[in-house]
Amino acid sequence: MGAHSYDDAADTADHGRLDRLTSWHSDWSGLRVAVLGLGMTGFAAADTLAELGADVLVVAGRAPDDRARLLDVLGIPLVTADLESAPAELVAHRAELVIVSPGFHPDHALLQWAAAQRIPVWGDIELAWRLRDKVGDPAPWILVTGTNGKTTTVQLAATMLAAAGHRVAPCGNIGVPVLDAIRDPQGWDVLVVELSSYQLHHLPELGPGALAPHASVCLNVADDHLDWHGSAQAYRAAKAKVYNNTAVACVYNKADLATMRMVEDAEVQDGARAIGFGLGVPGPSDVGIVDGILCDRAFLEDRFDTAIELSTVADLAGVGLAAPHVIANILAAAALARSFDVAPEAIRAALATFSLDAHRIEVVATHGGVSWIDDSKATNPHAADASLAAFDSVVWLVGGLLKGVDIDALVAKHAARLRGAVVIGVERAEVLASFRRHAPALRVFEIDSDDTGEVMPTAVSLAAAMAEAGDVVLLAPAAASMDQFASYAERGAKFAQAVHDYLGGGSDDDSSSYPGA
Ligand code: UMA
Repeated sequence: MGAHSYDDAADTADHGRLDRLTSWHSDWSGLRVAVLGLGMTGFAAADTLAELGADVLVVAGRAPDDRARLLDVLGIPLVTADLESAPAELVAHRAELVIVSPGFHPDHALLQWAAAQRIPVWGDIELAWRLRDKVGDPAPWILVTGTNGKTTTVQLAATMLAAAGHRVAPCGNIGVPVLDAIRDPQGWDVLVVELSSYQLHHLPELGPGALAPHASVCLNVADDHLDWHGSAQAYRAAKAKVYNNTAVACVYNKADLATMRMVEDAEVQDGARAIGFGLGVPGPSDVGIVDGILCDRAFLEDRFDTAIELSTVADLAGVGLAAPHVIANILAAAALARSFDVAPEAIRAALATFSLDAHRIEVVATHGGVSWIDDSKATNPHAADASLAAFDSVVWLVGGLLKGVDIDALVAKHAARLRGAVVIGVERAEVLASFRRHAPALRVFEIDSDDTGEVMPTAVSLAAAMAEAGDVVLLAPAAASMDQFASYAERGAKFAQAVHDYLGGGSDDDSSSYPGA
């Protein structure tokens, strides 16, 4: 972990107009900006820049009607085109700056065009960082990334900070553009920002647009989004950027040494500490678990303390938060909150009221000793791994869009705990081949229905035929949903509906508490 004082970074900047645009109160007027995309990000960027007096053009492949109408009301021009090359209006705009939405692939034709024209490209996160002083002193940022658990950890950390009396904004990839958060008229004490690998990819490491967070965490890293980044190395390199310039605490996962190496390799501010989290006994600069007690050994309050109790596994089980990967998220969030001086009592109070979002290891029904669990949010093999590992005997609903990631190792690892499997999605061949290789005797059904309305009812009745008392029927697809469903949420909702229809009100209990250890 290399240390530097934050001012070093600024010395490398050149002194063009864009380098001076480091504040809400800088002169943005007349700056010609092209905003790529009209989703959440594109709209927030265009609206913000227009408010600052910039000359904005929005360019999008598709434009939702409601946002297009709002742009019209705001007087911001919009071009919709196929975007295989720069539309004439974009060329004529002579943009000095491009703001790109995270969904644009790095090799997208318009990004290649911008590079050829030598037009700087910023993501929305860099823009928000530069504009973060709209209201009073800028609030510190706490950054959260990782392949899995980001949203839950952001929600946990924000709940802990709020319980300590802080005005906190959870934002970013969680679904609230950071540009919306920084424009809140009352301002914030702290922002907890979820960053996707796409957003991190576009962040500069040095110069006036480089973030300098209070604390940061990469929760874990496993192959995902390889089709977007082009390689596992590029994906991991993007994730590692979360730690750059951290001021107080770089939190890493003791069970995932890649995250520790990211911290070791990061350039951070003088005095920043590396803090490990893990389910084992914590070392002196860690948070962890001793005899069922969640302990902080990193942020001790006086020199006679050896550890501070944060919660217990038994208490967490009582509120449905005892799945091992959820406890890991809790420890990471607690480390972030403790780095902001949140008291242990506030952490306990936050955990007593916290509940996981839908479709995250959610029990939708139990009947005849079988639990039906919706973990539709498990959109990659790493998330499905954590989910499968929590149960002894599973009928597994798996498949969807694999995003260029290999599922073979996951099937091999968990074959022994499977009672059976139902394969959904369009990319079934690869999944079926893995079962043939690693579990040739397993009962595996394939659903090849073109009628997506039939996928879940069929999958549920096949799973029901295989499940025995004590089993879990687990929707943890290890794949994205968009081949057959609008989103992972719709996939989960259709599963739950199909389960309820199948059981016909025969569920013993539909509580969402987690049945595992
Ligand atoms: N567009 C094109 N061509 C492209 C790509 C996008 O024209 O090749 C345009 C279209 O106008 C489209 C718009 O861009 O309507 C969509 O932009 P976007 O895909 O960047 O999505 P946003 O609505 O701006 O939402 C983004 C994040 N989405 C992605 O990164 C894909 C949201 O994360 C995030 O909540 C939001 O910004 C606010 O920060 C969602 C997500 O799926 C939840 N994230 C991925 C994940 O978590 O795995 C990374």
